[in-house]
Amino acid sequence: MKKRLLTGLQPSGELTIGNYIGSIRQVANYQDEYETFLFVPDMHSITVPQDPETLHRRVREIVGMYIACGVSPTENHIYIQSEIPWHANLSWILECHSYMGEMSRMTQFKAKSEGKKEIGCGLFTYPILMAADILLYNADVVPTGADQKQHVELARNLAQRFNKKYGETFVVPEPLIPKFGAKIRDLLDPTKKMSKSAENPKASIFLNDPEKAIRKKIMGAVTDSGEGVVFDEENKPGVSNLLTIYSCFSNMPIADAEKHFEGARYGDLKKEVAEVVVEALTKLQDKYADVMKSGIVDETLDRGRDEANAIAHETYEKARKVVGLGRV
Ligand code: ATP
Ligand code: LTN
Repeated sequence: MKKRLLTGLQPSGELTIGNYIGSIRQVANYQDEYETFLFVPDMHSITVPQDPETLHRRVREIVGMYIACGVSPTENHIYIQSEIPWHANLSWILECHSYMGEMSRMTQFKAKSEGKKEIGCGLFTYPILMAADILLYNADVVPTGADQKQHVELARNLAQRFNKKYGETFVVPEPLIPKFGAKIRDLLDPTKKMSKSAENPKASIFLNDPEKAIRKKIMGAVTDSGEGVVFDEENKPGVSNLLTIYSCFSNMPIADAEKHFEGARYGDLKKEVAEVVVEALTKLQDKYADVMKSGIVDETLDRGRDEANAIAHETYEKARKVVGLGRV
């Protein structure tokens, strides 16, 4: 039997090339090796204020984009978190087995609540909901960015704690570090990662950006002092980021890309980077438009909901019974 892989991509902003390289394309690479669970964690997104209409729209867009990027809508379980009631139910049981101390150490919570007067409780308990997302499906591996590793660690701890107290109930998940890990950085501040919720839209390339905007943003990317197109993240973070983007979109190893740009000026580098990104994203956008027109998103989500619901319900029932809730 194939091992199970599970991951979620929050509908917290328009998708960027960082999400594409770091997450969506990875899933497309893994789907043959693993039984894959891919879901939209919309319940996580409301830990911070959201516009309801935008949230509805983004949920479907993310699924459409996954399919356009080559994630098979029939071979994988693709679903929306909020359509499966067992996430919130299991989350409550797990909450009652979590400690204030361990939750207070979560760095993302500390970062997101810093300086805020009113801090939503959901922001604090979010990692427990994430543990429920993972444990409900007995996931073996969870691909994550570095920022989510601590949350997967909590899911492991909760699974172990629960199994010890009540007997084997959950599979203990492992974080999975991407095989071809590349971090795409902010175009205007390459010390930060490119992010879908960045304040300045010029800092990120969105998967749905028109050609003109893509070229403009890349030509306006911050480069470094001096000359020479070399990969040196410490001294030339801007140039290194552009080289990374080039390498990812042209499928050329960084070292070969460096050779390719030997003697080139920063302007030449930017033009070529823009070229490969425009080519890839234009194709992607055409596919995406077809997907969104086809009705496949809702078909996929209906099927995914039914499959996921059956699996999650079974796990939830086990957990519910061993802790003594309801009837045997
Ligand atoms: P937000 O701004 O809402 O925090 P984000 O764009 O930073 O969103 P996440 O939703 O935290 O992205 O991450 C979703 C997935 O995309 C994760 O697997 C993460 O590793 C990947 N990812 C996000 N940004 C990048 C990036 N700049 N480079 C590589 N991978 C990325
Ligand atoms: N917290 C994650 C999204 C997420 C997730 C999950 C990822 C929610 N539940 C379960 C993997 C497994 C994020 O913000 N990137």
